[in-house]
Amino acid sequence: DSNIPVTETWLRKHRLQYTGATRHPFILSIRDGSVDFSSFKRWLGQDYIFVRSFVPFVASVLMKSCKDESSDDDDMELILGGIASLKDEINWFKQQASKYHVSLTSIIPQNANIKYCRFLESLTGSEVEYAVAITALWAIEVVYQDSFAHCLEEGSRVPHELQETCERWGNEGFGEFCRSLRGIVDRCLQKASPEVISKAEVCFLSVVEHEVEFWNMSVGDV
Ligand code: HMH
Repeated sequence: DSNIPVTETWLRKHRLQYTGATRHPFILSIRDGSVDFSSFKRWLGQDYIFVRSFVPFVASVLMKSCKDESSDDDDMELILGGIASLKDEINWFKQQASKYHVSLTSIIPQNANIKYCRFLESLTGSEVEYAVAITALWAIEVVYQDSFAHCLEEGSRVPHELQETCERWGNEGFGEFCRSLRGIVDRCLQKASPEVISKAEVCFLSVVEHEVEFWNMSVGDV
């Protein structure tokens, strides 16, 4: 049915994979308060490295949005806003690292992280369609949004030290940002060829898989 947005069909079809990424044992342990702080610190250091590689990726999506004729000013401004928040996010990681005595200069990127960053880099080339790249951006953001928003729901027992982390990605403003990205993906794919739609779907699934591996790495379950 062409009235159902593409992202909706993916979320239905790949429900198990998506839930594996957004309800991972690491996230559930934050939610129920049983989280192991050494896992949290490992995640913090690795995610700092990830976010630094995420910046050039988002910049490449911004470039594609400026060049793509199906894109408009609103797309560009939304992505630009995303880049601006990454500046704040990098500072937040530095603050948290100093609070938890994690030395950001001596972090060794783990395999799952290296692979994820390589995947991001592979999407920066000009041969990768805007629709595919914006799909990746949405998927990357929505997994964090959905995961951490789950930690803020009724009945959760997040340790107070991690409340701020959950709010960083679980807050309503970030939720709205993700909904706007999703709207762009659905609009782009409505007009896309079957090949591009299928490339975007593969890309969505790859992101979900990389996110699961990233959480596994954080738990120390490599
Ligand atoms: C691994 N995925 C990972 N790190 C993040 N910070 C986000 C998604 C959201 O920006």
